[in-house]
Amino acid sequence: MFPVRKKKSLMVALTTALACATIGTLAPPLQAADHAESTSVAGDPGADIADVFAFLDPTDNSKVILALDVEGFVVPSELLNLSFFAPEVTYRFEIENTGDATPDQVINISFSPQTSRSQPQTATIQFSNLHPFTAPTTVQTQASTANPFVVTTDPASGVSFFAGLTDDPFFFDIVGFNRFVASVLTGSPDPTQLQRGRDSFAGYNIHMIALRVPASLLKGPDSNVIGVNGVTLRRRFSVRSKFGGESTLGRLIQVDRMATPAVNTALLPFPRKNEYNASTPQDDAAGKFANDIVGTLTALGTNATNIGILANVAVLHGDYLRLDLSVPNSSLGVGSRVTDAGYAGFPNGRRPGDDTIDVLLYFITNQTLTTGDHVDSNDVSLGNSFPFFAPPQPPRASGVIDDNTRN
Ligand SMILES: [Ca+2]
Ligand SMILES: [Ca+2]
Ligand SMILES: [Ca+2]
Ligand SMILES: [Ca+2]
Repeated sequence: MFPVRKKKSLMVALTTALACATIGTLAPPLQAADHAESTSVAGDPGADIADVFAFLDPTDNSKVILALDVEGFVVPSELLNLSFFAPEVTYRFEIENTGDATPDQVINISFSPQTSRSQPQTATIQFSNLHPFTAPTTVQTQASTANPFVVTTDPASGVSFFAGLTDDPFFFDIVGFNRFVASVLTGSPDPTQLQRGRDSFAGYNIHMIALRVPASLLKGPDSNVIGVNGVTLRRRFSVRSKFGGESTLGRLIQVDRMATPAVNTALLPFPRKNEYNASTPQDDAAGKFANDIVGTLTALGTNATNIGILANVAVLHGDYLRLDLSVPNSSLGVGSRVTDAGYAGFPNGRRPGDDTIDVLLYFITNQTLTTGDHVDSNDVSLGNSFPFFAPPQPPRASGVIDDNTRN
């Protein structure tokens, strides 16, 4: 369940936020977890974070899996041409482990340029407090079976790394959700709009970066809870050459960020989405977006109790995916529901199989809608070992009619 901390200050802050909320603010349509949620990233897919995951390795709870993916909706027929990581982008995990909104360490990942469709890129993985190490990406193939995932383990730190194309693990009916939200906003909530049950992400691949990290490297001195924030950054200036290519210079500027799924896509009004992506968890905790989030939830009919629960996740201590390292985890979350006894998943971190949309719908509807969007799991099976995601979906054989897409 949602961790509830500092309940008194929470309610004071939310009472203030509620008082300031713009009643009647229209909820923006939800596009995805965080796929192309603002104009600044929709035109920059290489830096557009779609989802962030943080969970205890179900086979060894002393390890934490951190993952972020970018550039969604890669079609299997194009997986060779589209399968590389932008060498100008810095991919970053911010780790918060003292309970405030300020990150305490960062993990930076960057990639060498792609020089061939058949050769891997080289990733450089830099923890704040460790020596960097390098690792190859997994090269793609248009064969009927995907290449095996290449996992590299740094012997000095015990950190394992994977980067390459996987099936997009996010599952969600965009259309059904938005039609349901529209019915709520007209004053006649119609849950039957959620019975369409078509996974808008089925059949598509995505660029995944995943780490398997000893929990001891992430844990703070006084708390078992870590916060995880995914960030992408580019240099401030980009200079294009008339001979092709570009060079970059200047300091790093944040392009996208993502922690709790659907905060920016679902709860921020359109004019502030770019600003949200450029802001920080410290900005969140200072209340920069509190009125927008509370206003959207109020328009959706969410009551103060459940606004409090959701704001505790994304506002009071900044938008981080918070994972309690002391809560045992034995699964990837497939088929589990937030109402199950002993539920250990999102918003306690996020496992690939957690039905995040159903969890959000549950709280947005004041814990009354328990059937979600009728898309209950990914379209293909997740992996049994690190990185735990499914292989990229291959081009289909002649005669195969169903390519899994459900548009
Ligand atoms: Ca994004
Ligand atoms: Ca901190
Ligand atoms: Ca999928
Ligand atoms: Ca669902």
